[in-house]
Parts: sequence; C-alpha cells; structure tokens
Amino acid sequence: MSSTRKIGLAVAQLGPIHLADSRESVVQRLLAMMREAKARQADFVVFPELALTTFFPRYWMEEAEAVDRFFEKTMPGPATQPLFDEAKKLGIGFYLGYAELTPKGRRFNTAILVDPSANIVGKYRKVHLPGHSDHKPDAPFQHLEKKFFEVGNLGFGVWDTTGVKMGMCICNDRRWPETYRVMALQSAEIVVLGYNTPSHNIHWDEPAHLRTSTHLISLQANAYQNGLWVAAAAKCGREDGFHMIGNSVIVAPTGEIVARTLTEADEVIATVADLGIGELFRQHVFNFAKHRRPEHYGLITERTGAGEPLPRPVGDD
Ligand code: CDV
Repeated sequence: MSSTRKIGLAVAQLGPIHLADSRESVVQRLLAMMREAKARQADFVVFPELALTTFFPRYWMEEAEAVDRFFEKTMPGPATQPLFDEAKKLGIGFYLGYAELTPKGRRFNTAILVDPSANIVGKYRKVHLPGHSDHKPDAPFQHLEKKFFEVGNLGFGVWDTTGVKMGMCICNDRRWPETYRVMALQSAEIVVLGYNTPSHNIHWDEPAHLRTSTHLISLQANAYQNGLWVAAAAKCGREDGFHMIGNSVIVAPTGEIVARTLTEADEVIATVADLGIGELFRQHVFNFAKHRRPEHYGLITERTGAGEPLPRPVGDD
C-alpha cells in the first residue's frame, strides 16, 4: 500500500490570539511554525481559519469597526508579506485563512492556497457560515459569522499545486459531506482546512466532548468516503478566556488519524502523505465512475431543508 507519489504535509496549529495581540506578532508565530514545518520535510503547511486575529465573530460590534480592526484589505499586505517572502525562500506552499475585504467592500471568510514560489494560486470563500446575525445579549459570547460575512461565491475549487490536486474549505464546511464530494469529483487528493471551534455551544446544552468527537468523525468519515487526505489546523485554547478546541489532525484516506496535536498551543504536526493510498480507494470501493448513481441523488441539489417523503414506485415490475 505504498506509491512513489508523496508529499510532505504539515499542519501548524495556533494557540490563542488575544484581542491585544498585533498581526505582526501573530505572523512571527506563523513564520516560526513554517520554518519548523520545512525542517520536518514539509512541502506544504496548513494554517488555521482567520489566522491573523482573535476569533472576532464572538464580539458584538458594528461592521465598520470589524472591518477596521480585523479585515485584510490586501493579500499580501504589509503585515503578511513576510509569510510570502519566507515561503518563497524555503520553497514551501501554504494555506492561510483570513477575513477578506474586497475592493468593492464585500466581506468574506476566506482562505488562500499559496504555491512554493509564493504565488496565490487559489482562493476559497467559506460557504457554510454558522451562527447568527442578531445580537444575543444573554449568550456568554456571540457567533456573528452571518453578520460579518457573505456566503462564499467561489464554490469548492481544486488546484494542481505542489504536485498534487488540493482542495480547500473552512471550519464549519468540514461537517458537510457535500463539501468533500464536490472536491472529490474534481479529483482532489488532499483537502486542507482551518477552524475555530468554541468548546461551548451557545445554542443548546451540547456536552463539550462532542465538539471534539464530531470534529474528528466528520474529517475521518469524509476522508475515507472520498479517498483523500484531510489536513485540519485549529486555532485553539483560551482567547481572552473563550475556549476553543484543539485536536488538529492529518487524516489518511483510510479514515485513520496519522498525526494529532497534543497541546492547545502553537504546535506543528507533519507526515509524508502517500497519495497512492487514496488512489486505491478511488479505484475500488469508491470508484465514482463505476458505482455512483447520480440519478438517485437529485434531492441533494433540489432541496435545501428536509421535506415530505417523495412518492416511490412500489417495485412490482
Ligand atoms: N468557525 C466555525 O465555523 N465554527 C463552527 C462552530 C460554530 C460549530 C464549527 O463548525 O466548528
């Protein structure tokens, strides 16, 4: 179960970023992890969602204030240019999540794919935005992604970079099977993503441990069912007292976790991802061309919410 097509893959988990922390200090932390990833033979390193600031959707504020404090107006910008310079020097690609303000003033929760020559080769804007847009003064914190961001308008892309077909998604997207299947249908071999997952659910009394187990189940099931590698980077620990889960992982197409963080601080995990493992699954049990039956999957794109059962033939033919 081994092939010659391999890629050094690293995940750089971030510990907390507090409100008072500057972008420059965060970029220094990212640079240190990028160097460590390269020293551990990585060709590509995955950074978290909204990796340059604290997870600001937890705070109620006007959009203008959020834009002013937390959004990137250019990428690279003055604070992030060192990441691109170092990546080029080291010859390492990366995924970076950030809050994007477009030239037309639109706001997205965005991730970019940067090749080892420091070119931005892909962009993804988060499709599945969790949370709410109204103020919930009785909640211990807010989750205002629906207030601060538009739904992504670029779809789920796959890019040929670093010698591999790579797709991107962001945080809550990882819980939806459609995310991975759309990328697998474009022959994705690796899906990379970042996340900020509060350990406390403000909407219902969800046992805290489920935040970690549902995170891992989602990644493992979808890696296996699509025959691809998944590399997921957390921002975690207590940001100004608000706790978020860690458990950054690299998952093989077998659905098994091959690397997992131990801390809730800055931490790099790395593996050599054998792309042949995914091919085996995609040629056999999940040979899409042979076994998929899209004529029976119509409801997936026809319906958003669940509705009444459809009339079915009785099958007396
Ligand atoms: N940033 C996120 O998208 N977080 C969600 C939480 C709110 C459940 C997640 O799926 O991890």
